[in-house]
Amino acid sequence: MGYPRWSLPVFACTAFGGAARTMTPEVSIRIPDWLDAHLRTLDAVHPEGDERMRLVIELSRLNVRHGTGGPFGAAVFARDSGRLLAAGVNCVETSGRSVAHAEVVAILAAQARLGTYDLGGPGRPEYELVSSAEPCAMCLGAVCWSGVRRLVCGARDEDVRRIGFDEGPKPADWTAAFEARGIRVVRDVLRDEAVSVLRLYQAAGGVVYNARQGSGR
Ligand code: AZG
Ligand code: ZN
Repeated sequence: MGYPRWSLPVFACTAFGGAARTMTPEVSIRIPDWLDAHLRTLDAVHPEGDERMRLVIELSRLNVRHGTGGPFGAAVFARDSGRLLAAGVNCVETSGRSVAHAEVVAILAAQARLGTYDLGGPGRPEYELVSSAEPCAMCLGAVCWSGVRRLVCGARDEDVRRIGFDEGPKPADWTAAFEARGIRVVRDVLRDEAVSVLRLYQAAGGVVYNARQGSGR
């Protein structure tokens, strides 16, 4: 499967020098090379729901094995056919981008492949995001505005927090809010398998980055 790199011109302040002198650098997220190679070995279509989750959990495991980021994987599938559109893993540390969570990377890759910001646009199949863990506060927003019609989660929020990740302030009723916006939420799919990768990361002494570390808040 082709796997795009993308870059987005944005406003950014580099007024004090550094590599980029421009105020409007191109920004990009560097995705680990193994991901494209791995995706190319996979079937194009994954009709079974559990199989889709198994695929993203395997991505999370490979990310830990390769040492390329946190224990998270995600992918966008056409909901009915099971065609794999794009996938992502957490690459915050390797890319130096705080937003490079697995869900955001998968959504950006899907949108780049389709050439649109709206995966729910007219004339498209319904897409779902399958994530090895429940989205954090940031990713909830990203999912909301991506156009996906279904969110499928493996590990629970509390499983992720238990190993020390900062998942941010999330509304208690976010699943109901998603449903009200027409995004179905399915949780606890292969939860134990997903949690086993979180534990693997913890046992391996994986870095739990946290922008608030030391702030005590
Ligand atoms: C995270 N939580 C999820 N669900 N996914 C990621 O990529 C994360 N990174 N930090 N917390
Ligand atoms: Zn996130």
